[in-house]
Amino acid sequence: MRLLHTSDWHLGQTLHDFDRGDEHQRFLNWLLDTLEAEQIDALLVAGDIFDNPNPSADAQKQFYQFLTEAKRRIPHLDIVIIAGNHDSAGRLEAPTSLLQVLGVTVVGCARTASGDLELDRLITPLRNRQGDIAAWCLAIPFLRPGDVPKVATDGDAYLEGIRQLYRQALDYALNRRENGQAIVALGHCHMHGGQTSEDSERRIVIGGAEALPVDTFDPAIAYAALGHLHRAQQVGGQERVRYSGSPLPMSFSEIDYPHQVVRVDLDGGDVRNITPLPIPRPVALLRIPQQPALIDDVIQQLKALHLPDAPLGEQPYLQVRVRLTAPEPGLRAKVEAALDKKPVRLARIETTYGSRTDHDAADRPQSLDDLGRLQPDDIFKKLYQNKYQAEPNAELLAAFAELLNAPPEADA
Ligand SMILES: [Mn+2]
Repeated sequence: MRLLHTSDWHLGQTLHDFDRGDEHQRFLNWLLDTLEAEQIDALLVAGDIFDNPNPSADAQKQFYQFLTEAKRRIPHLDIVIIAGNHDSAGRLEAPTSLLQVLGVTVVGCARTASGDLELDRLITPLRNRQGDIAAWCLAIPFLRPGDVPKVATDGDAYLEGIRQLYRQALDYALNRRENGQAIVALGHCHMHGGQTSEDSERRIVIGGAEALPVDTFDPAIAYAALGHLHRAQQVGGQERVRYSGSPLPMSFSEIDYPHQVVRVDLDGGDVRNITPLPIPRPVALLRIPQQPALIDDVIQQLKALHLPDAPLGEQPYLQVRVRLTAPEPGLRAKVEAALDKKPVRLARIETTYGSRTDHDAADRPQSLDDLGRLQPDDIFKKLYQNKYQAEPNAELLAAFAELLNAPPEADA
């Protein structure tokens, strides 16, 4: 039995206002070819299918065309999809009755619309090409505080609730599985010790309490296919607990990532092989200069830049890094003039003052783009600090996080 693990597609994402539909399409086409070439039996997608809870028609079309085409090319392929923190659980689940006909399982919310926790919904059999059940998949979507069981604890009730839910789902699957069937988990969560990407993932919970310990995944789970962090990595030194990472770089901080999907070979109840498959990068990311430099130097380097001609959609994205010693109101115009007619897309001008990077100076955004990169909890903390000259306490931050992560459906 062979699985393919991927996550964090973020269909519909724009990179500093540039549309990435073509890049996503090229990834999905590559994925279809890969599913076929690698003779995959089950595709596991660990959340953040869409970049936002209200995806465009184009992004949705891309997703449903992919599912249809995958099933057309590989009729026996099982597909299991969970919602991430960027997805609307309800929107993802809306076409469930149609997707069931196609043999695609989608779990948006751990609880049903009436608030029940039906473990049956969270456990999906995976079949080999002979049609026999070879594994059981715990499909646990991104969990909001209201989704998890209430647990009496001295520690963090949300984290304990998440652990409890994974435990209940595992027990349920252990009861159903027969000899020689593996158990795999699909989850969208932030694991303790995970490497994050600047300007890329949206924080799930504030105050350091967001991170789950690796022992959340009991040794009875042969493989845990995770989503949320965009860098491909194993967790807690365990090969079997992994983030596949995003297929495309979601920000310039991911410029050097080995973007990949992960092939997992199961042998009976165990994992035999775990093989990362590198994803070709459809559009290059350029950083000029590598380290921030003074404006005159930067302009010289930009003028000297030679690139092969390419249609707009294939032109590299460029991040320009400038160190300023005084305000430079004409900065963008100077950079644009230096790049005049070159086949490159200016995505971002990063400014640094003296030894401070503009990350330290987030209280002083330079552009709408900078504003867009601020995380809501940063703004909340600054507002609180301005008003009360003190740090907000952990309880208040947790309440703010809960509000921020509340399902959009609850707004209505
Ligand atoms: Mn993500």
